[in-house]
Amino acid sequence: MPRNRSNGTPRDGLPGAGMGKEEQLHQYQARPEDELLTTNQGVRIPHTDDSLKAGERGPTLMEDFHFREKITHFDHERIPERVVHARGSGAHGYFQVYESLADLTSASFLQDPNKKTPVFVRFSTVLGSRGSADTVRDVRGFATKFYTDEGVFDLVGNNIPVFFIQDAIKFPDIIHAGKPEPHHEIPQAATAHDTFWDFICLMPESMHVIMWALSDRAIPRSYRMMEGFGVHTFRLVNAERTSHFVKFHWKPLLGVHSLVWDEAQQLAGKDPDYHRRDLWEAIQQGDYPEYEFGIQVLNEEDEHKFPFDILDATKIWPEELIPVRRVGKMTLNRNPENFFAETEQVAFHIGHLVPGIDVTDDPLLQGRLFSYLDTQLLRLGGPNFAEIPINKSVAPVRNNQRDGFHRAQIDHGRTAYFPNTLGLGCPALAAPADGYVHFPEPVEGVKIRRRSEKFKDYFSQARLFYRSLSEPEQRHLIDAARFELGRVESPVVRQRMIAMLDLVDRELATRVAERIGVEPPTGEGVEIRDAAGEALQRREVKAEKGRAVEVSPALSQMNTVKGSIQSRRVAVLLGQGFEGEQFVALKTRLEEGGAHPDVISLALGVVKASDGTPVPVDKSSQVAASVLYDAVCIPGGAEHVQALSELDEVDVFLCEAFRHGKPIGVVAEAQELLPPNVKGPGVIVGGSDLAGFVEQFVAAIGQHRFPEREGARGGVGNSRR
Ligand code: HDE
Repeated sequence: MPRNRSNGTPRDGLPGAGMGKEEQLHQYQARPEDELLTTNQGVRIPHTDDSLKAGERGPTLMEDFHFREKITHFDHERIPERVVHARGSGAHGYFQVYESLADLTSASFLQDPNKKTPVFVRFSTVLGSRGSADTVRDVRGFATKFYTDEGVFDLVGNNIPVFFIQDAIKFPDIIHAGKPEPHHEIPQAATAHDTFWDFICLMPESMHVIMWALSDRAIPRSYRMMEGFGVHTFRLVNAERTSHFVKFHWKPLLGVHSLVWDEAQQLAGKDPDYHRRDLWEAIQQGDYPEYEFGIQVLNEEDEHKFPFDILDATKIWPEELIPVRRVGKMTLNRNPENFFAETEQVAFHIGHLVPGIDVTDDPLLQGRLFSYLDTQLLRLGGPNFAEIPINKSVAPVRNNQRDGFHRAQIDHGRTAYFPNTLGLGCPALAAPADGYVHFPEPVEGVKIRRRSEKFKDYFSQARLFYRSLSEPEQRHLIDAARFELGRVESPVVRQRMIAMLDLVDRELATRVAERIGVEPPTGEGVEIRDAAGEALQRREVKAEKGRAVEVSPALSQMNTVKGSIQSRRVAVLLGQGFEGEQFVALKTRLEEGGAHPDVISLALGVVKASDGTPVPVDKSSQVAASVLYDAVCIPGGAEHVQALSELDEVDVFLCEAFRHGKPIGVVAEAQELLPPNVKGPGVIVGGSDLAGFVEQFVAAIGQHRFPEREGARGGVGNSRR
C-alpha cells in the first residue's frame, strides 16, 4: 500500500474504529504506517500545532522545514481559474453505442454496443468566477472527455446549439463585454449590464443565440435536465474514407426542464451550489444522469442545399429537416473523489480527436483549435498536463516529447528523436489505417478577411426559435429581455436593442420596449449594420419545403419528455399530529416513482403522527424553502394543520410554490392552509379518495410546472402583457 494515501481518518476495521473521538485522536502509535502525517519528503511529523520557536514566547525559527513547506504549499494552492467556464461541476461515467456506426465512422468507441467507454463530463456556466452562483442566466458548458482505446476524444459543447459570434477572432470581445465591467468589477456572472448589451446591439449575428439565452434554456432546473450540443459541424469519416457532415447532440432522458426566473434568483442566494449539489446528490442516491447521444447526418453533396451555411455556428439544422438519430447513451454514475484533482484540472480541447472524427472549416471551430491547447499551458503550468490522471489517455502514450514543468513520466533510453537506429526505430509510425489521418478536403482560395455571403442571414433562425416557443415560453423570454435591458443605463443601447429585436419580431420588440423606457419600434430611426457595414432590413425568409421550416416543435420545451417523477424533490410539511396513514401513502408512492420526499417541520428531530408514530424530520422550516423543491404536499390532521397555520414559513412556502407554477397537494384539513388565490391547475386537493389524490399529485409532478398559473395575483417577474 503506498504511503501518504490517507488523511488519517479512522475507518471501520482500522485502529481507532469503535473508540470515542478523544481516544481515537490519541491512537497515533497504533496506526498503520500509511495513516501517519508526513512531510512531502515522507518524513513523519509528530507535532503540527506549534511552529518551532526559540523559547515558548520566542520568535519562529527559519529551520522549521515542516512549517515552511506547509505554508509554502498553501501559498501556491491556487491555479488560474478558467478565463471562461470557471464555475463547473464534474462526474464520471461511461458511454455505449446502441449499434455499430461503422457505415459512418471508424472511431472504435462507436463500433461495438458491448464496449463501455469511460467518460468524464464537466458542466459549467460561462461568465461567472469559480465561486459564483449556479443558477444565473447563462449558457451552460457541457464538455465530455471520452477515454477511448484509440486515445482521448473531447466533445466540448454547450446546452445551447448556437453561438454568439461567427468567427473566433471576436471571442475576446464578446467575453470582455459580458464579464464584470473593468472599472468596478460589477456585476458578477450576469449579462444584465451595459457593456454586454452595448456589444450585442452592434452584433446582428448574435441575435439567434440571444433568443436562446433569454429563454428558459438559460436557467435549467438541473444539469441532468438539459440538452447538450457540439454546436459546430463536424465530420464522421469511415474506414473507406467517406466523410459525412454531422452535428452532435446529447438528449437527457429526464427531458429538458427549467427553473423560473424568480426562483433562479432566489436560489442564487439560498443555495448558490444548487446545480452542483443536485448533480452530486443525484449520483450519490443512484439517480444516474443519462443522456442519449444523437447525430444529425448530412451527405457531402447536400452541403449547399440549405439556406444557412453549415459552417456557420450561429445556425441550427432544424430537426424536422434533418432528424436526430439517437445512437448511444452516456450514464454518469460516479462522483469525483477530489474536486481540484479532477474537475478543476481536467483539460478539454476541441483538437483532442480520434480517427474517424474530424473537424470542418467553421471559422469559430478553427479558432478554438488554437485556444484550448494554449489556455492549458498557462492554467495547468506547462506542456505536461496530459499526464495529470484526469487527463491521461487510457491508450498508451509514446513519443519523443520530453521534459518541461512537472514531467511525471520517466522516459527511458538515449533517443528522443525520429528517425533513429539507436532506439531500434521506436516509437515507430502507425499504419495509416490505424492512425489519425486528416480528411483530405480540397482547399483553395485567396487570403481574405471576410465571411461567406450565406453567413449573413442573421434573423431567420432567431425568428424561427421565437415563433416555435409556446405562449408561456415567449412570455418568459420577453420578461427576461425586459429584465436584462431594464438594467442597462444607456438609453442609446436600449433603443438599438429594440431595433435589433424588431428585425426578429415586431411584437416581441414592442412588448419589450413598453417596459424599458424607449420608443416602440418603427423600423426607422436606428440603422442596424453588420460587420461588413451593410445596412440590414426587416425581411421574412419564406420557408421552402425540405430546405427550411416556419416552426420547429423540437425547439419548445413544452414538447419535452414528461410524466416521470424520477429524482424529483418533494417537500412534505408536517406539524405534530398529522394523519399518519395519509403521510405514509404519499411517501410510499413518491418513493416508488423515484422521487425524494423530505419531511419539513418546525424543528429538527422527530415529528409525531396523530397515533404517536414518530417520523424523522429532514429539514427545519428555517432551512428549507420552496425554491429547493419541485413540489410541496401537506397531509391532513387538525392539530398539525393548526400548528402549521401558526408558521409564517408555511404561508411563504405555499405562495412561492404557487407563483413558481409548482404542484401543490393538500389533504382534508390542510386545504385551510392554502392562501385565497392559491388554486387552479396543479393545485390538488384530496378528500376521502386518498389513492386517487396521490395519483393526481404524482401526475402533476410529472408535468414539472404549470405556467398557466403565472401572472395570477402574487406572480413575480411574470406578466401577462
Ligand atoms: Fe470555449 N473556451 N471557446 N466554447 N468552452 C474554454 O478553455 C474558446 C466556445 C466551452 O469544462 C477555454 O480550458 C474560444 C463554443 C466549454 O473545462 C478557452 C471560442 C463552445 C468550455 C475557450 C470558444 C465552447 C470552454 C477556457 C470561440 C460550445 C469549458 C478554459 C471560438 C461549442 C470546458 C479552457 C471545461 C472553455 C476558448 C467558443 C464551449 C479559453 C476562443 C462555441 C464547455 O480555451
